[in-house]
Amino acid sequence: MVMALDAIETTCVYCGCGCGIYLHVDNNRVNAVTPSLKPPARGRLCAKGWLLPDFVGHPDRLREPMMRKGDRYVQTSWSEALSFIAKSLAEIKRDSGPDALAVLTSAKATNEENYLLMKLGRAALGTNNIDNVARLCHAPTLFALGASLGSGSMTNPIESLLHSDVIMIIGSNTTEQHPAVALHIMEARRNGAKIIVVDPRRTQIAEIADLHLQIRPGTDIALLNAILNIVIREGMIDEDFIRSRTDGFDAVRDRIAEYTPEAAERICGVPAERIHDAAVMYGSAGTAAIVYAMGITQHAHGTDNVQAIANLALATGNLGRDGAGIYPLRGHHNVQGACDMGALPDYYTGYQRVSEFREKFEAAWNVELPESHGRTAVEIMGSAGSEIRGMYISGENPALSYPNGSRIRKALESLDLLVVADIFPTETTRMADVVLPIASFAEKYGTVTSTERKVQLIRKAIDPPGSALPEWIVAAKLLEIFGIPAGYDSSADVMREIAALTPSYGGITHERLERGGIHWPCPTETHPGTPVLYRDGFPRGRALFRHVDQRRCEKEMFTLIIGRSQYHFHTGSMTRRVCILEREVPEAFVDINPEDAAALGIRNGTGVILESGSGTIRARARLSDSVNSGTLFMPFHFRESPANMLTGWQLDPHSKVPALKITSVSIRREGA
Ligand SMILES: Nc1nc2c(c(=O)[nH]1)N[C@H]1C(S)=C(S)[C@@H](COP(=O)(O)OP(=O)(O)OC[C@H]3O[C@@H](n4cnc5c(=O)[nH]c(N)nc54)[C@H](O)[C@@H]3O)O[C@H]1N2
Ligand SMILES: Nc1nc2c(c(=O)[nH]1)N[C@H]1C(S)=C(S)[C@@H](COP(=O)(O)OP(=O)(O)OC[C@H]3O[C@@H](n4cnc5c(=O)[nH]c(N)nc54)[C@H](O)[C@@H]3O)O[C@H]1N2
Ligand code: SF4
Ligand SMILES: [Mo]
Repeated sequence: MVMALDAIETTCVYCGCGCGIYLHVDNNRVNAVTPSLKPPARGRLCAKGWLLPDFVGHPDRLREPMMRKGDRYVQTSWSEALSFIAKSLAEIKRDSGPDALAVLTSAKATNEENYLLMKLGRAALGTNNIDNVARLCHAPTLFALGASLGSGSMTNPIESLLHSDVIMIIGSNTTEQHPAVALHIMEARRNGAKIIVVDPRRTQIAEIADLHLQIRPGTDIALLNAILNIVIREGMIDEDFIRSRTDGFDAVRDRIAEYTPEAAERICGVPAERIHDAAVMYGSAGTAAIVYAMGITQHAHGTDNVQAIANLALATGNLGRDGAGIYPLRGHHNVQGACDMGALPDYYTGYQRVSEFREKFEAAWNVELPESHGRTAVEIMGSAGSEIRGMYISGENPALSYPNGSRIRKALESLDLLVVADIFPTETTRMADVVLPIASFAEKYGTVTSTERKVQLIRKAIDPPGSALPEWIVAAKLLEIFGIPAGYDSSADVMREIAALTPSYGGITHERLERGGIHWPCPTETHPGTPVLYRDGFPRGRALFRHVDQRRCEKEMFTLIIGRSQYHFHTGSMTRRVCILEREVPEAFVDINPEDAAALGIRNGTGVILESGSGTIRARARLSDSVNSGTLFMPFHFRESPANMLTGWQLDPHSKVPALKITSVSIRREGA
């Protein structure tokens, strides 16, 4: 007998593309997924999306709260777990002050969950030590585009790429990491758009590009400055735009002259003629887009890299129009929302600065709020065990995802209290004093905000396993224990509070979202939302140029790039439980150029040892000419070969992003 399945419309939980999906449900199980026909999915999904049911219904899901007793975990009730957490947090606060506590919220949680966890940290615990994984990701974007344009988010919607004549993709492995965006780029290309890719690796998108500039890792500023220099010298700038809408251009023009294509070639290894070709292609386009991701941001000079991109877009007037924009591709499905909800040490919701808006939030929440300077995620970890004594971590796996894994593990072990809320056991829950089981995206209502600033609903399709709860309920219960009224009947109530306090979300309600997603800023209930930013000007009046210089690159033995594969998501807590994805890429690999491999006696499949100043790991070599001699690539999905054991503690001085993207290492054959 054929059974009709219920189809529940919701949003994919993996990447920031924010594809709409239907979960097909029978007997409280998700049996299948199909794509929405609306943008950006438009009837298509990537492999992870199609295979979502496998992790949702996985037997490893956390079902009950657990507390550490000696060296084992025992099951406990929610009321016992939450009163223990509240009592321990209050004790630390009393003995060591509120800034001995920290909350890391989750880019996998909903907006409502992020908002209440942020409120818990500030209103109940009394600290601004609040951050989220965007610190390891797009913090430089927030800082640089915030200062230059007025907002650190994607300027145009994904579909706007279909209007671009030229698309420059820098440090983004788009087909593997943002498949829905890549499909739009490919469609634009079929319609005649030209594609430029800047990446040290020959990725899939590089293979279909009109121009692939295979630069030395870490040298983007030299390249982007040389492109801007040519654009200026050869008269391809938009003088009207510069005059009427920007400040600071003259200083940039004067200082950039030294970045000749020849000088840039010596630094970044791209032949001067190809740099010239790229400059002419980008500079002469009617509408041009720049798409970038972690190859740009995760460097000690990540903020300067982003500014170099902004300088180029501003000089050519490529902002504020369909097809012309800057696309910092957000990674997690709700990392944009986590930031929008004020899960950042220096901002409340909607990027309202703590230094300016404290009184507004004190009045709304009826409580005194901290003025003190909050620490960023990696700084929080750096002071764990000394100044920081208690931490609540929601849906992150820092034991594998943060820099310098051995230092992170020591930091987590040295806390007096570690609470971790997740849907699966992870390397980080294993270090917790209390583990809280959370309802997955398929088991709760709420909203998430995709990379294109589109706020969308996630809808409950099935009941959570065991006594797992949506985290907004957990946070609300903790707020109540701390004496902060939190009588929310539903996550829609939480969104009403968010909208009332946040101008850019002012017109967003669950009821409206039932009819489809809305791009913020959306200030009122009758406002249609804002797909394209800066059509009529910049929020700070005029956009700002700022000259940035290429810092000297150290000579290294090998430059290891740490990134991702298309079949796994980060630390693998979800994708490594999906057997088809695990079959595709079951273990860590290190891509090495065949010439380097031959010189070191390494063959395809040889076990190799990688060593850096921070640690040593083992993995298997994969011979590939997608990387040039001197460059290696590996993903950080595998606990058996934890790549972040190799990364160091260096931070970008502006945004505090750790330099996760490239690390100098030595490589040798195992046993050699
Ligand atoms: N399947 C899958 N999809 C994902 C994720 C996942 O884990 N798995 N994670 C999501 C998240 S949170 C994020 S942030 C995104 C990340 O998406 P991406 O940023 O696209 O992914 P990465 O693999 O980190 O690396 C980006 C590219 O930068 C290049 N690169 C390295 N160094 C440099 C450099 O110095 N300059 C330039 N120009 N390029 C460089 C690398 O070769 C790589 O191709 O993906 C999201 N989507
Ligand atoms: N060397 C190197 N390191 C990197 C990077 C790199 O490119 N190179 N990339 C960095 C980047 S960009 C990122 S974003 C980080 C990612 O780092 P993390 O965010 O720490 O990695 P994930 O494995 O995605 O962890 C998310 C966790 O959330 C859980 N989860 C899923 N749904 C829910 C939910 O509804 N509620 C709760 N509470 N939990 C849930 C998952 O089970 C998982 O354990 O890694 C960073 N680390
Ligand atoms: S492209 Fe991203 S949002 Fe779309 S199905 Fe794949 S992982 Fe999900
Ligand atoms: Mo990310």
